[in-house]
Amino acid sequence: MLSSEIDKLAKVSLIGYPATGKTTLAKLLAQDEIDRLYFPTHGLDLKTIKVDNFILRLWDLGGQQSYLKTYSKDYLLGSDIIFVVTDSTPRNVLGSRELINYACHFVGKECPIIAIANKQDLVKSEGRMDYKRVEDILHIKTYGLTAINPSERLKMMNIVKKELNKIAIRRRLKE
Ligand SMILES: Nc1nc2c(ncn2[C@@H]2O[C@H](COP(=O)(O)OP(=O)(O)O)[C@@H](O)[C@H]2O)c(=O)[nH]1
Ligand SMILES: [Mg+2]
Repeated sequence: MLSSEIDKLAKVSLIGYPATGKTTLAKLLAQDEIDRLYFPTHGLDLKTIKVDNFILRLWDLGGQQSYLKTYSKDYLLGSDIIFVVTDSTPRNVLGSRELINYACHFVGKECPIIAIANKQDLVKSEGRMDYKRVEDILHIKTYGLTAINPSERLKMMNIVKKELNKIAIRRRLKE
């Protein structure tokens, strides 16, 4: 592979507890059909999509504890962006703090760790928090999302593009 091609690759890792919406988010970005049935991801699911000048590799790791413990180091190494996906419920968000602390050890300062407060369509009375509240708890940049809603694709894509721009500047792809 030419070095110029390598410069255009970006590794995006999705982490989060099971059923928070990681696979749905990956499908949203890849414009795959989104079904509401839940099929737990086994092992690793890798999607490749083109965004601007970049070839994005989306790493969607099965959320099962056994996979997390065994593979997360290899999985996270070399990430250019990490998204921590939560279902926006208090228990899940609090648990995600641990994942963030863990992930920090495997990536450099230049790799942003961004939270996605997913399932914003759920009613607040069932414990769903808005993204600001999630951000206050996690202390990292947080965006609200409803990943099952295809019309949120543009929003998610813009979040990704914003980060890719920073990567492009860092890699001096821009004149
Ligand atoms: N209500 C709602 N359900 C969602 C949303 N995103 C994902 N889900 C559902 O949550 C379940 C788990 O999603 P999935 O993407 O497989 O989670 P993963 O285990 O993190 O990969 C599925 O039934 C999805 O349809 C969302 O924004 N709102
Ligand atoms: Mg999954």
